[in-house]
Amino acid sequence: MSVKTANFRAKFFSGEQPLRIVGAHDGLGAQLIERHGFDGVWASGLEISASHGVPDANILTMTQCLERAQEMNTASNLPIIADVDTGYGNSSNVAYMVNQYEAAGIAAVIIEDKLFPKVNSFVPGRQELASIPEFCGKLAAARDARLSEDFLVIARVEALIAGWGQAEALKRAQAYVDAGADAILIHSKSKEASEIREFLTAWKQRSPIVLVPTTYPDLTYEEMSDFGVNMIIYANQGIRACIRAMHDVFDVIDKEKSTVSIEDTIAPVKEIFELQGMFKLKEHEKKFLRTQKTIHAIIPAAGVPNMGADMADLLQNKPVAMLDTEGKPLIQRIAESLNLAGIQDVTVITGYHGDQVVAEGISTRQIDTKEQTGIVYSIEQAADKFTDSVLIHFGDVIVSHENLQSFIACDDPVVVMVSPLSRDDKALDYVSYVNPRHTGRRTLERHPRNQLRKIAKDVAPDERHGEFVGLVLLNPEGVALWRQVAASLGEEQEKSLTLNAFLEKMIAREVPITTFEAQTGWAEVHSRQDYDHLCTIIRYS
Ligand code: SPV
Ligand code: MG
Repeated sequence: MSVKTANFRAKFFSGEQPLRIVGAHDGLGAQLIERHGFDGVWASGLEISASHGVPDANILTMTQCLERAQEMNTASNLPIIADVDTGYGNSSNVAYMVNQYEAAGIAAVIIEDKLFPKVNSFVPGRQELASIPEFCGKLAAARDARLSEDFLVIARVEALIAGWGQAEALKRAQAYVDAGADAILIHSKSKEASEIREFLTAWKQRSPIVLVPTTYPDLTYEEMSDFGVNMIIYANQGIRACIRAMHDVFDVIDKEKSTVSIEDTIAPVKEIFELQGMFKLKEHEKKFLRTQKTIHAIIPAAGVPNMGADMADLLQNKPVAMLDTEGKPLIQRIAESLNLAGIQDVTVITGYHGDQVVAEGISTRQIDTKEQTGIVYSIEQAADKFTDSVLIHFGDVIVSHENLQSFIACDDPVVVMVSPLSRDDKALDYVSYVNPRHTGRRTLERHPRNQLRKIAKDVAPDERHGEFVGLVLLNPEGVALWRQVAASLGEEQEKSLTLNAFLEKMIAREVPITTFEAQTGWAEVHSRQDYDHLCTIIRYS
Protein backbone atom coordinates (compact mmCIF):
# COMPACT_ATOMS: atom_id res chain seq x y z
CA MET A 1 0.00 0.00 0.00
CA SER A 2 1.09 3.52 -0.68
CA VAL A 3 3.03 5.10 2.16
CA LYS A 4 1.94 8.53 1.00
CA THR A 5 -1.69 7.49 1.29
CA ALA A 6 -1.30 6.05 4.79
CA ASN A 7 0.60 9.10 6.00
CA PHE A 8 -1.94 11.41 4.48
CA ARG A 9 -4.83 9.66 6.19
CA ALA A 10 -3.09 9.94 9.56
CA LYS A 11 -2.36 13.61 9.02
CA PHE A 12 -5.88 14.33 7.81
CA PHE A 13 -7.49 12.81 10.86
CA SER A 14 -5.00 14.26 13.34
CA GLY A 15 -7.13 17.40 13.11
CA GLU A 16 -4.36 19.51 14.58
CA GLN A 17 -4.66 22.26 12.00
CA PRO A 18 -6.27 22.58 8.62
CA LEU A 19 -4.03 20.98 5.99
CA ARG A 20 -3.25 23.32 3.12
CA ILE A 21 -3.66 21.81 -0.33
CA VAL A 22 -2.97 23.68 -3.57
CA GLY A 23 -4.43 23.01 -7.02
CA ALA A 24 -2.32 21.99 -10.01
CA HIS A 25 -2.67 20.34 -13.38
CA ASP A 26 0.75 18.86 -14.08
CA GLY A 27 3.99 17.59 -12.64
CA LEU A 28 5.68 20.97 -12.68
CA GLY A 29 2.85 22.56 -10.71
CA ALA A 30 3.02 19.73 -8.17
CA GLN A 31 6.76 20.29 -7.77
CA LEU A 32 6.32 24.01 -7.18
CA ILE A 33 3.64 23.28 -4.57
CA GLU A 34 6.01 20.88 -2.84
CA ARG A 35 8.78 23.51 -2.81
CA HIS A 36 6.52 25.75 -0.81
CA GLY A 37 5.90 23.19 1.86
CA PHE A 38 2.18 22.64 1.36
CA ASP A 39 0.55 19.45 2.58
CA GLY A 40 -0.71 18.10 -0.71
CA VAL A 41 -1.75 18.70 -4.31
CA TRP A 42 -5.29 19.08 -5.56
CA ALA A 43 -5.51 17.48 -9.00
CA SER A 44 -8.06 20.06 -10.06
CA GLY A 45 -10.60 19.22 -12.74
CA LEU A 46 -10.85 22.89 -13.62
CA GLU A 47 -7.09 23.23 -14.07
CA ILE A 48 -6.63 19.94 -15.91
CA SER A 49 -9.46 20.80 -18.31
CA ALA A 50 -8.23 24.37 -18.82
CA SER A 51 -4.71 23.14 -19.50
CA HIS A 52 -6.15 20.92 -22.24
CA GLY A 53 -7.98 23.98 -23.56
CA VAL A 54 -11.42 22.51 -22.90
CA PRO A 55 -14.28 23.42 -20.52
CA ASP A 56 -14.51 21.87 -17.06
CA ALA A 57 -17.62 19.88 -17.98
CA ASN A 58 -16.59 16.20 -18.13
CA ILE A 59 -15.23 16.71 -21.62
CA LEU A 60 -12.07 14.85 -20.62
CA THR A 61 -12.25 11.16 -19.85
CA MET A 62 -11.40 9.58 -16.53
CA THR A 63 -8.20 8.23 -18.07
CA GLN A 64 -7.05 11.69 -19.09
CA CYS A 65 -7.65 13.06 -15.60
CA LEU A 66 -6.00 10.05 -13.97
CA GLU A 67 -2.93 10.41 -16.16
CA ARG A 68 -2.43 13.93 -14.90
CA ALA A 69 -2.99 12.90 -11.29
CA GLN A 70 -0.39 10.17 -11.76
CA GLU A 71 2.01 12.61 -13.36
CA MET A 72 1.71 14.88 -10.32
CA ASN A 73 2.07 11.92 -7.98
CA THR A 74 5.33 10.79 -9.50
CA ALA A 75 6.70 14.32 -9.93
CA SER A 76 6.34 15.23 -6.27
CA ASN A 77 6.52 13.64 -2.87
CA LEU A 78 3.23 15.17 -1.84
CA PRO A 79 -0.02 13.22 -1.59
CA ILE A 80 -2.49 13.84 -4.41
CA ILE A 81 -6.10 14.62 -3.61
CA ALA A 82 -7.94 14.01 -6.85
CA ASP A 83 -10.97 15.85 -8.13
CA VAL A 84 -12.99 13.06 -9.74
CA ASP A 85 -16.06 15.14 -10.53
CA THR A 86 -19.16 12.91 -10.30
CA GLY A 87 -17.12 9.71 -10.55
CA TYR A 88 -17.40 9.56 -14.37
CA GLY A 89 -20.77 7.84 -14.46
CA ASN A 90 -22.87 5.74 -12.14
CA SER A 91 -21.90 3.50 -9.19
CA SER A 92 -20.16 1.00 -11.49
CA ASN A 93 -18.03 3.72 -12.99
CA VAL A 94 -17.22 4.92 -9.49
CA ALA A 95 -16.03 1.45 -8.45
CA TYR A 96 -13.76 1.24 -11.49
CA MET A 97 -12.51 4.78 -10.88
CA VAL A 98 -11.61 3.97 -7.26
CA ASN A 99 -9.69 0.85 -8.35
CA GLN A 100 -7.70 2.88 -10.85
CA TYR A 101 -6.93 5.86 -8.60
CA GLU A 102 -6.05 3.72 -5.61
CA ALA A 103 -3.75 1.53 -7.70
CA ALA A 104 -2.06 4.68 -9.00
CA GLY A 105 -1.13 5.70 -5.45
CA ILE A 106 -3.51 8.65 -5.25
CA ALA A 107 -4.21 9.50 -1.60
CA ALA A 108 -7.84 10.61 -1.79
CA VAL A 109 -10.70 11.21 -4.21
CA ILE A 110 -13.40 13.81 -3.85
CA ILE A 111 -16.69 12.88 -5.55
CA GLU A 112 -19.39 15.50 -6.09
CA ASP A 113 -23.13 14.93 -5.91
CA LYS A 114 -23.99 16.43 -9.30
CA LEU A 115 -25.25 14.64 -12.39
CA PHE A 116 -22.90 13.47 -15.11
CA PRO A 117 -21.86 15.40 -17.17
CA LYS A 118 -21.20 18.10 -14.57
CA VAL A 119 -20.39 21.74 -15.17
CA ASN A 120 -17.89 23.69 -13.07
CA SER A 121 -19.57 24.93 -9.92
CA PHE A 122 -18.96 28.61 -10.67
CA VAL A 123 -20.69 28.52 -14.04
CA PRO A 124 -24.19 30.02 -13.90
CA GLY A 125 -27.05 27.92 -15.23
CA ARG A 126 -27.61 24.21 -14.90
CA GLN A 127 -26.16 22.68 -11.74
CA GLU A 128 -28.14 19.45 -11.54
CA LEU A 129 -27.88 17.39 -8.37
CA ALA A 130 -28.07 13.61 -8.14
CA SER A 131 -30.71 12.22 -5.79
CA ILE A 132 -29.49 11.45 -2.29
CA PRO A 133 -29.99 7.67 -2.65
CA GLU A 134 -28.18 7.59 -5.97
CA PHE A 135 -25.18 9.47 -4.59
CA CYS A 136 -25.13 7.39 -1.39
CA GLY A 137 -25.01 4.33 -3.64
CA LYS A 138 -21.92 5.76 -5.34
CA LEU A 139 -20.24 6.41 -1.98
CA ALA A 140 -21.02 2.86 -0.87
CA ALA A 141 -19.60 1.55 -4.16
CA ALA A 142 -16.43 3.59 -3.60
CA ARG A 143 -15.97 2.21 -0.10
CA ASP A 144 -16.64 -1.28 -1.31
CA ALA A 145 -14.13 -0.96 -4.16
CA ARG A 146 -11.19 0.42 -2.22
CA LEU A 147 -8.62 -2.08 -1.03
CA SER A 148 -7.38 -0.04 1.88
CA GLU A 149 -9.14 2.30 4.27
CA ASP A 150 -6.15 4.59 3.92
CA PHE A 151 -7.55 5.68 0.56
CA LEU A 152 -9.93 8.51 1.45
CA VAL A 153 -13.34 8.88 -0.14
CA ILE A 154 -14.61 12.40 0.40
CA ALA A 155 -18.14 13.49 -0.52
CA ARG A 156 -18.62 16.91 -2.03
CA VAL A 157 -21.92 18.61 -1.28
CA GLU A 158 -23.11 20.91 -4.08
CA ALA A 159 -26.49 21.89 -2.60
CA LEU A 160 -25.37 25.46 -1.87
CA ILE A 161 -23.90 25.73 -5.39
CA ALA A 162 -27.21 24.54 -6.92
CA GLY A 163 -29.16 27.01 -4.77
CA TRP A 164 -31.01 24.37 -2.75
CA GLY A 165 -30.22 26.03 0.60
CA GLN A 166 -28.68 25.17 3.94
CA ALA A 167 -31.23 22.59 5.06
CA GLU A 168 -30.68 20.51 1.93
CA ALA A 169 -26.89 20.87 2.30
CA LEU A 170 -27.03 19.65 5.91
CA LYS A 171 -29.37 16.78 5.01
CA ARG A 172 -27.09 15.63 2.21
CA ALA A 173 -23.94 15.96 4.30
CA GLN A 174 -25.48 13.77 7.00
CA ALA A 175 -26.66 11.19 4.48
CA TYR A 176 -23.21 10.99 2.92
CA VAL A 177 -21.48 10.55 6.26
CA ASP A 178 -23.98 7.80 7.06
CA ALA A 179 -23.17 6.17 3.69
CA GLY A 180 -19.53 6.00 4.71
CA ALA A 181 -17.85 9.13 3.36
CA ASP A 182 -14.61 9.84 5.23
CA ALA A 183 -15.23 13.59 5.10
CA ILE A 184 -17.47 16.24 3.61
CA LEU A 185 -16.42 18.98 1.22
CA ILE A 186 -19.00 21.72 1.52
CA HIS A 187 -18.76 23.93 -1.55
CA SER A 188 -20.00 27.51 -1.89
CA LYS A 189 -19.84 30.06 -4.67
CA SER A 190 -20.97 32.90 -2.43
CA LYS A 191 -18.70 35.92 -2.14
CA GLU A 192 -19.78 36.13 1.46
CA ALA A 193 -18.14 33.76 3.90
CA SER A 194 -21.35 33.87 5.92
CA GLU A 195 -22.85 31.03 3.85
CA ILE A 196 -20.03 28.69 4.88
CA ARG A 197 -20.00 30.00 8.46
CA GLU A 198 -23.70 29.22 8.72
CA PHE A 199 -23.20 25.69 7.47
CA LEU A 200 -20.21 25.01 9.73
CA THR A 201 -22.03 26.39 12.75
CA ALA A 202 -25.00 24.13 12.14
CA TRP A 203 -22.87 21.11 11.20
CA LYS A 204 -21.09 21.12 14.57
CA GLN A 205 -18.13 19.09 13.37
CA ARG A 206 -20.16 15.95 12.76
CA SER A 207 -17.49 14.86 10.31
CA PRO A 208 -14.12 16.04 9.04
CA ILE A 209 -14.61 19.05 6.76
CA VAL A 210 -12.94 20.30 3.58
CA LEU A 211 -13.34 23.86 2.25
CA VAL A 212 -12.48 25.50 -1.08
CA PRO A 213 -12.36 29.25 -0.31
CA THR A 214 -12.18 30.47 -3.91
CA THR A 215 -15.02 33.01 -3.82
CA TYR A 216 -14.74 33.83 -0.12
CA PRO A 217 -10.98 34.41 0.32
CA ASP A 218 -11.56 36.67 3.33
CA LEU A 219 -12.43 33.69 5.54
CA THR A 220 -9.15 33.50 7.44
CA TYR A 221 -7.05 30.44 8.07
CA GLU A 222 -7.45 31.04 11.81
CA GLU A 223 -11.23 31.12 11.57
CA MET A 224 -11.30 27.92 9.50
CA SER A 225 -9.00 26.39 12.07
CA ASP A 226 -11.36 27.48 14.87
CA PHE A 227 -14.23 25.81 13.02
CA GLY A 228 -12.20 22.59 13.09
CA VAL A 229 -11.79 22.46 9.29
CA ASN A 230 -9.46 19.60 8.36
CA MET A 231 -8.36 20.67 4.90
CA ILE A 232 -8.37 23.85 2.85
CA ILE A 233 -8.02 23.57 -0.93
CA TYR A 234 -6.59 26.61 -2.74
CA ALA A 235 -8.00 25.17 -5.93
CA ASN A 236 -7.02 27.35 -8.87
CA GLN A 237 -4.85 30.28 -7.77
CA GLY A 238 -1.81 28.68 -9.45
CA ILE A 239 -3.29 28.53 -12.93
CA ARG A 240 -4.79 32.00 -12.54
CA ALA A 241 -1.33 33.37 -11.69
CA CYS A 242 0.17 31.57 -14.69
CA ILE A 243 -2.41 32.92 -17.10
CA ARG A 244 -1.89 36.49 -15.94
CA ALA A 245 1.91 36.20 -16.04
CA MET A 246 1.91 34.62 -19.50
CA HIS A 247 -0.43 37.29 -20.88
CA ASP A 248 1.81 40.03 -19.53
CA VAL A 249 4.95 38.51 -21.02
CA PHE A 250 3.33 37.82 -24.40
CA ASP A 251 2.05 41.42 -24.48
CA VAL A 252 5.59 42.71 -24.02
CA ILE A 253 7.01 40.40 -26.70
CA ASP A 254 4.25 41.46 -29.07
CA LYS A 255 4.65 45.19 -28.45
CA GLU A 256 8.41 45.41 -28.04
CA LYS A 257 9.40 42.61 -30.44
CA SER A 258 12.07 41.80 -27.88
CA THR A 259 12.38 40.07 -24.54
CA VAL A 260 15.06 42.39 -23.15
CA SER A 261 12.79 44.26 -20.75
CA ILE A 262 11.35 41.10 -19.21
CA GLU A 263 14.42 38.90 -18.96
CA ASP A 264 14.87 39.76 -15.28
CA THR A 265 11.24 39.13 -14.42
CA ILE A 266 10.83 35.64 -15.88
CA ALA A 267 12.35 32.45 -14.49
CA PRO A 268 15.76 31.70 -15.98
CA VAL A 269 16.01 28.49 -18.02
CA LYS A 270 18.31 27.19 -15.31
CA GLU A 271 15.36 27.23 -12.91
CA ILE A 272 13.40 25.04 -15.30
CA PHE A 273 16.34 22.65 -15.42
CA GLU A 274 16.50 22.60 -11.68
CA LEU A 275 12.76 21.94 -11.28
CA GLN A 276 12.64 19.21 -13.89
CA GLY A 277 15.61 17.47 -12.31
CA MET A 278 18.06 18.03 -15.15
CA PHE A 279 21.01 18.40 -12.79
CA LYS A 280 20.07 15.22 -10.96
CA LEU A 281 19.86 13.48 -14.33
CA LYS A 282 23.38 14.63 -15.16
CA GLU A 283 24.66 13.20 -11.88
CA HIS A 284 22.80 10.00 -12.62
CA GLU A 285 24.36 9.80 -16.09
CA LYS A 286 27.81 10.19 -14.59
CA LYS A 287 27.09 7.26 -12.32
CA PHE A 288 25.26 4.90 -14.63
CA LEU A 289 25.33 5.92 -18.27
CA ARG A 290 27.65 3.69 -20.24
CA THR A 291 28.10 5.08 -23.71
CA GLN A 292 30.13 3.17 -26.23
CA LYS A 293 33.10 5.27 -25.30
CA THR A 294 33.66 7.09 -22.04
CA ILE A 295 36.11 9.88 -22.57
CA HIS A 296 37.61 11.89 -19.75
CA ALA A 297 38.85 15.29 -20.90
CA ILE A 298 41.85 16.73 -19.07
CA ILE A 299 42.72 20.36 -19.68
CA PRO A 300 46.10 21.48 -18.35
CA ALA A 301 45.61 25.20 -17.65
CA ALA A 302 48.00 25.90 -14.80
CA GLY A 303 50.60 28.04 -16.52
CA VAL A 304 51.42 31.74 -16.16
CA PRO A 305 50.20 33.48 -19.34
CA ASN A 306 52.97 34.12 -21.80
CA MET A 307 51.32 36.14 -24.51
CA GLY A 308 53.09 39.45 -24.86
CA ALA A 309 52.57 42.89 -23.41
CA ASP A 310 49.62 43.70 -25.64
CA MET A 311 47.52 41.13 -23.76
CA ALA A 312 48.30 42.60 -20.34
CA ASP A 313 45.16 44.76 -20.20
CA LEU A 314 42.97 41.73 -20.93
CA LEU A 315 44.67 39.29 -18.61
CA GLN A 316 45.36 41.40 -15.51
CA ASN A 317 46.25 38.62 -13.09
CA LYS A 318 43.89 36.19 -14.78
CA PRO A 319 44.76 32.71 -15.96
CA VAL A 320 44.32 32.25 -19.72
CA ALA A 321 41.36 29.96 -19.04
CA MET A 322 39.40 32.94 -17.74
CA LEU A 323 40.23 35.23 -20.63
CA ASP A 324 37.00 36.91 -21.68
CA THR A 325 35.94 35.88 -25.17
CA GLU A 326 32.94 37.96 -26.18
CA GLY A 327 31.28 37.70 -22.79
CA LYS A 328 32.33 34.17 -21.83
CA PRO A 329 35.55 32.82 -20.32
CA LEU A 330 37.59 30.81 -22.80
CA ILE A 331 37.36 27.71 -20.60
CA GLN A 332 33.56 27.91 -20.67
CA ARG A 333 33.60 27.86 -24.46
CA ILE A 334 35.97 24.89 -24.43
CA ALA A 335 33.73 23.02 -21.96
CA GLU A 336 30.62 23.74 -24.03
CA SER A 337 32.28 22.46 -27.18
CA LEU A 338 33.37 19.29 -25.36
CA ASN A 339 29.88 18.82 -23.94
CA LEU A 340 28.33 19.23 -27.37
CA ALA A 341 30.71 16.60 -28.68
CA GLY A 342 29.40 14.26 -25.98
CA ILE A 343 32.20 14.57 -23.41
CA GLN A 344 30.71 15.28 -20.03
CA ASP A 345 33.63 14.68 -17.71
CA VAL A 346 35.98 17.65 -17.97
CA THR A 347 38.80 18.14 -15.47
CA VAL A 348 40.78 21.37 -15.58
CA ILE A 349 44.20 21.42 -13.92
CA THR A 350 44.63 24.90 -12.48
CA GLY A 351 47.66 26.63 -11.03
CA TYR A 352 48.29 30.33 -11.65
CA HIS A 353 45.29 32.14 -10.07
CA GLY A 354 43.54 28.81 -10.10
CA ASP A 355 40.84 29.94 -7.69
CA GLN A 356 39.47 32.14 -10.46
CA VAL A 357 38.78 29.25 -12.79
CA VAL A 358 35.03 28.72 -12.66
CA ALA A 359 32.79 27.44 -15.43
CA GLU A 360 29.77 25.24 -15.76
CA GLY A 361 30.41 21.62 -16.58
CA ILE A 362 34.02 21.43 -15.35
CA SER A 363 35.73 20.27 -12.22
CA THR A 364 39.08 21.71 -11.22
CA ARG A 365 42.24 20.43 -9.54
CA GLN A 366 44.72 22.96 -8.26
CA ILE A 367 48.47 22.28 -8.37
CA ASP A 368 51.07 23.89 -6.21
CA THR A 369 52.52 26.80 -8.16
CA LYS A 370 55.63 27.32 -6.04
CA GLU A 371 57.62 24.91 -8.16
CA GLN A 372 58.06 25.22 -11.91
CA THR A 373 56.38 22.18 -13.44
CA GLY A 374 55.63 20.99 -16.97
CA ILE A 375 52.43 20.00 -18.68
CA VAL A 376 52.92 16.26 -18.21
CA TYR A 377 53.08 16.87 -14.47
CA SER A 378 49.76 18.77 -14.68
CA ILE A 379 48.16 15.95 -16.65
CA GLU A 380 49.41 13.40 -14.13
CA GLN A 381 47.38 15.20 -11.45
CA ALA A 382 44.38 13.59 -13.08
CA ALA A 383 45.98 10.14 -13.23
CA ASP A 384 42.81 8.64 -11.74
CA LYS A 385 41.04 9.63 -14.97
CA PHE A 386 43.36 7.41 -16.97
CA THR A 387 40.71 4.76 -17.35
CA ASP A 388 38.59 4.26 -20.48
CA SER A 389 39.66 6.89 -23.02
CA VAL A 390 41.35 10.21 -22.30
CA LEU A 391 41.38 13.44 -24.26
CA ILE A 392 44.17 15.84 -23.39
CA HIS A 393 43.14 19.32 -24.51
CA PHE A 394 45.32 22.40 -24.18
CA GLY A 395 43.64 25.26 -22.34
CA ASP A 396 44.45 27.89 -24.93
CA VAL A 397 42.85 26.30 -27.95
CA ILE A 398 39.23 25.96 -28.92
CA VAL A 399 38.01 23.33 -31.33
CA SER A 400 34.57 23.13 -32.93
CA HIS A 401 32.39 20.36 -31.58
CA GLU A 402 32.09 18.94 -35.12
CA ASN A 403 35.86 18.51 -35.29
CA LEU A 404 35.88 17.10 -31.79
CA GLN A 405 33.22 14.57 -32.70
CA SER A 406 35.22 13.32 -35.68
CA PHE A 407 38.42 13.33 -33.64
CA ILE A 408 37.07 11.31 -30.74
CA ALA A 409 35.57 8.81 -33.16
CA CYS A 410 39.15 7.72 -34.02
CA ASP A 411 39.96 4.44 -32.42
CA ASP A 412 43.73 4.36 -32.76
CA PRO A 413 45.66 4.06 -29.49
CA VAL A 414 47.16 7.55 -29.66
CA VAL A 415 45.91 10.30 -31.96
CA VAL A 416 47.10 13.90 -32.10
CA MET A 417 45.18 16.70 -33.79
CA VAL A 418 47.30 18.63 -36.26
CA SER A 419 46.73 21.28 -38.87
CA PRO A 420 48.42 21.21 -42.28
CA LEU A 421 51.04 23.90 -42.83
CA SER A 422 52.35 25.61 -45.88
CA ARG A 423 56.11 25.65 -46.10
CA ASP A 424 56.61 29.12 -44.64
CA ASP A 425 53.89 29.13 -41.96
CA LYS A 426 55.12 29.66 -38.42
CA ALA A 427 53.89 27.48 -35.57
CA LEU A 428 54.76 26.81 -31.96
CA ASP A 429 54.98 23.06 -32.31
CA TYR A 430 55.69 21.40 -35.64
CA VAL A 431 54.87 17.85 -36.61
CA SER A 432 56.53 15.67 -39.17
CA TYR A 433 54.95 12.54 -40.62
CA VAL A 434 56.27 9.13 -41.53
CA ASN A 435 55.89 8.85 -45.32
CA PRO A 436 53.40 11.71 -45.67
CA ARG A 437 50.61 10.69 -47.97
CA HIS A 438 48.54 13.76 -48.43
CA THR A 439 50.27 16.92 -47.43
CA GLY A 440 49.72 19.86 -49.70
CA ARG A 441 47.32 17.96 -51.93
CA ARG A 442 43.63 17.68 -52.17
CA THR A 443 42.25 14.60 -50.53
CA LEU A 444 38.94 12.84 -50.42
CA GLU A 445 39.24 12.47 -46.67
CA ARG A 446 37.96 15.32 -44.56
CA HIS A 447 40.52 14.61 -41.86
CA PRO A 448 43.54 12.93 -43.47
CA ARG A 449 45.57 10.76 -41.18
CA ASN A 450 49.28 10.02 -41.13
CA GLN A 451 51.73 8.62 -38.67
CA LEU A 452 53.68 10.96 -36.44
CA ARG A 453 57.46 10.86 -36.80
CA LYS A 454 58.42 13.94 -34.84
CA ILE A 455 56.74 16.63 -32.74
CA ALA A 456 58.88 19.56 -31.59
CA LYS A 457 59.49 23.28 -31.72
CA ASP A 458 62.48 22.79 -33.99
CA VAL A 459 61.59 20.66 -36.96
CA ALA A 460 63.62 21.37 -40.08
CA PRO A 461 61.58 23.47 -42.55
CA ASP A 462 61.40 20.80 -45.23
CA GLU A 463 60.20 18.23 -42.71
CA ARG A 464 57.37 20.37 -41.34
CA HIS A 465 54.14 18.79 -42.43
CA GLY A 466 51.88 20.33 -39.94
CA GLU A 467 51.37 22.10 -36.66
CA PHE A 468 50.26 20.50 -33.39
CA VAL A 469 46.82 21.80 -32.38
CA GLY A 470 47.11 20.75 -28.74
CA LEU A 471 44.79 17.74 -28.52
CA VAL A 472 45.82 14.15 -27.82
CA LEU A 473 43.34 11.29 -27.72
CA LEU A 474 44.17 8.02 -26.00
CA ASN A 475 41.92 4.99 -26.32
CA PRO A 476 42.16 2.35 -23.55
CA GLU A 477 45.17 0.83 -25.26
CA GLY A 478 46.75 4.28 -25.60
CA VAL A 479 46.01 4.96 -21.94
CA ALA A 480 47.92 1.81 -21.01
CA LEU A 481 50.83 2.86 -23.23
CA TRP A 482 50.82 6.34 -21.68
CA ARG A 483 50.94 4.79 -18.21
CA GLN A 484 53.91 2.62 -19.18
CA VAL A 485 55.88 5.61 -20.44
CA ALA A 486 54.88 7.72 -17.43
CA ALA A 487 56.00 4.95 -15.08
CA SER A 488 59.41 4.87 -16.72
CA LEU A 489 60.09 8.55 -16.03
CA GLY A 490 62.35 9.67 -13.25
CA GLU A 491 60.88 12.13 -10.77
CA GLU A 492 62.80 15.09 -12.18
CA GLN A 493 61.74 14.30 -15.72
CA GLU A 494 58.16 13.81 -14.71
CA LYS A 495 58.05 17.26 -13.14
CA SER A 496 59.41 19.16 -16.11
CA LEU A 497 58.46 17.22 -19.21
CA THR A 498 56.56 18.92 -22.03
CA LEU A 499 53.86 17.09 -23.90
CA ASN A 500 56.02 17.13 -27.04
CA ALA A 501 58.84 15.47 -25.18
CA PHE A 502 56.47 12.89 -23.75
CA LEU A 503 55.08 12.05 -27.18
CA GLU A 504 58.63 11.80 -28.52
CA LYS A 505 59.32 9.25 -25.80
CA MET A 506 56.32 7.27 -26.98
CA ILE A 507 57.61 7.39 -30.57
CA ALA A 508 61.02 6.25 -29.33
CA ARG A 509 59.27 3.22 -27.83
CA GLU A 510 57.67 2.57 -31.20
CA VAL A 511 54.20 3.48 -30.13
CA PRO A 512 52.41 4.35 -33.37
CA ILE A 513 50.88 7.81 -33.06
CA THR A 514 48.24 8.82 -35.58
CA THR A 515 47.91 12.39 -36.77
CA PHE A 516 44.44 13.70 -37.51
CA GLU A 517 44.34 16.78 -39.71
CA ALA A 518 41.89 19.58 -39.04
CA GLN A 519 42.53 22.39 -41.42
CA THR A 520 39.74 24.58 -40.03
CA GLY A 521 37.37 24.52 -37.09
CA TRP A 522 39.87 25.41 -34.42
CA ALA A 523 41.56 28.51 -33.06
CA GLU A 524 44.36 29.10 -30.60
CA VAL A 525 45.09 32.02 -28.30
CA HIS A 526 48.81 32.57 -28.20
CA SER A 527 48.95 36.25 -29.03
CA ARG A 528 46.87 39.39 -29.24
CA GLN A 529 46.39 38.73 -32.92
CA ASP A 530 45.04 35.22 -32.20
CA TYR A 531 42.76 36.65 -29.53
CA ASP A 532 41.28 39.31 -31.79
CA HIS A 533 40.83 36.72 -34.51
CA LEU A 534 38.99 34.38 -32.13
CA CYS A 535 36.66 37.15 -30.96
CA THR A 536 35.84 37.99 -34.57
CA ILE A 537 35.04 34.35 -35.31
CA ILE A 538 32.77 34.16 -32.27
CA ARG A 539 30.99 37.39 -33.19
CA TYR A 540 30.22 36.13 -36.66
CA SER A 541 29.32 32.57 -35.73
C1 SPV B 1 -11.74 22.22 -9.33
O1 SPV B 1 -10.70 22.81 -9.01
O2 SPV B 1 -11.88 21.65 -10.40
C2 SPV B 1 -12.87 22.20 -8.41
C3 SPV B 1 -13.02 23.28 -7.48
O3 SPV B 1 -13.65 21.32 -8.51
S1 SPV B 1 -14.03 24.43 -8.20
O4 SPV B 1 -13.48 24.85 -9.45
O5 SPV B 1 -14.06 25.46 -7.22
O6 SPV B 1 -15.33 23.85 -8.40
MG1 MG C 1 -13.58 20.28 -10.25
